[in-house]
Amino acid sequence: MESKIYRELEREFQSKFDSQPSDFFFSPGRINLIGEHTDYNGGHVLPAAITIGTYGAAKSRHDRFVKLYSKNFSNEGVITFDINDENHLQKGSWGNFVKGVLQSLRLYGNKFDHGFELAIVGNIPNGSGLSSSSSLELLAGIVVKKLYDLKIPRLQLVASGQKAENDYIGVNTGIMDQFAIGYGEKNQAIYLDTNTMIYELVPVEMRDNVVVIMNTNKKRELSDSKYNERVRETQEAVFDLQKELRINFLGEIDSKTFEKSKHLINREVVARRAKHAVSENERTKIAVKLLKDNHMMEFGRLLNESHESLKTDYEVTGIELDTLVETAQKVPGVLGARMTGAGFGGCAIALVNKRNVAELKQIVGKAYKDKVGYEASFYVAEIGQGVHSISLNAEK
Ligand code: GAF
Repeated sequence: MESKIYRELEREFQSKFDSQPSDFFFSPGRINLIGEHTDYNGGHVLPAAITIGTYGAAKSRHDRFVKLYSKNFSNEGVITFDINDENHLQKGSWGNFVKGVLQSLRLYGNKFDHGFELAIVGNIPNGSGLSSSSSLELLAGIVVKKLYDLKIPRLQLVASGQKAENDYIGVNTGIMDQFAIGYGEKNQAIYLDTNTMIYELVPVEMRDNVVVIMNTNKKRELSDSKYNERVRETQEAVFDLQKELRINFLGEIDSKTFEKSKHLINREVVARRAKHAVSENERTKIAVKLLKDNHMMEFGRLLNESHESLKTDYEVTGIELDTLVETAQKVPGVLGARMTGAGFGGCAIALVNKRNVAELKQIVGKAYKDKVGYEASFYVAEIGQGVHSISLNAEK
């Protein structure tokens, strides 16, 4: 399967650039098991890289041009620019993610004196909440690292992706997605403390259960969504709490402290946003223990609680995600379900017994079509390796 994709990519590269790629790469998407909207609040997250993602073929050029082609955005044709040109491409162009990463790497002190060619193809549905954008950022990062033989640590590659997203694209995301894609390992989730950046790999052995990704097929663009508004609201909560608490992030306090101090928060809506960030961080810490001890029922219950909090206090779900999740939660064999990623559309996950996957798809698929009016899609998630280069001889 994979080798077929690389062969196709090689052909695409040859036809667009009239030359042979020197290197191949893969950058995954991610799911987040729990710990949602906690990463820009200095809290904990538990994401994992998945086996679908973005494939790339690349080669250095002798002149200063960068030439990009994506099979998924073939309407944009070959995008060409000078390697040191800092201007944005047209709004919405996928090439801006590559330009953003180049810009981050330049700001970290790297210098580029020649260009490159890159052809990509991806199988993450765009804008689906599985982080197709971070997948692309990390792909661009690893391509540049390899072609220019940059001696940059993995964390800097991850940070370059986040910086591109924040400063070049304009969405103030945390570091969860890029970290999951940069550090992912097969069958392991990543338990990351986004305040200290200390992380631990946690084996995902779900016994008889699998994680099913449920896609609303509702497209959304983070920069157009209320994501940045949530970032500002939680910052406002910290500002209010600082009247009495010596904190920089909501992730530094527990629910007990929050309950005692919430009167300091001026706006009711901001207090609810903060309540989610604090409680979700606590749920994530408990969830990791439960996962390690294989208490899957209790783990599933926390997924349900997480969704409820994201729906009621954080208000980032909407009818599409709520229909998927709330229907899934009632299907036999489902231990828990919740939205994953930023929300406002995109995907949800359900933890379900292998025997009940077909039933889940059937029941949730029907309820979704009836209520929302179009189809949802379902995929069984496989947890795979983070961004890496590919030795084609081994693949082909
Ligand atoms: C998006 C962001 F990119 C992440 O940083 C994270 O905040 C997530 O939404 C919500 O948990 O995926």
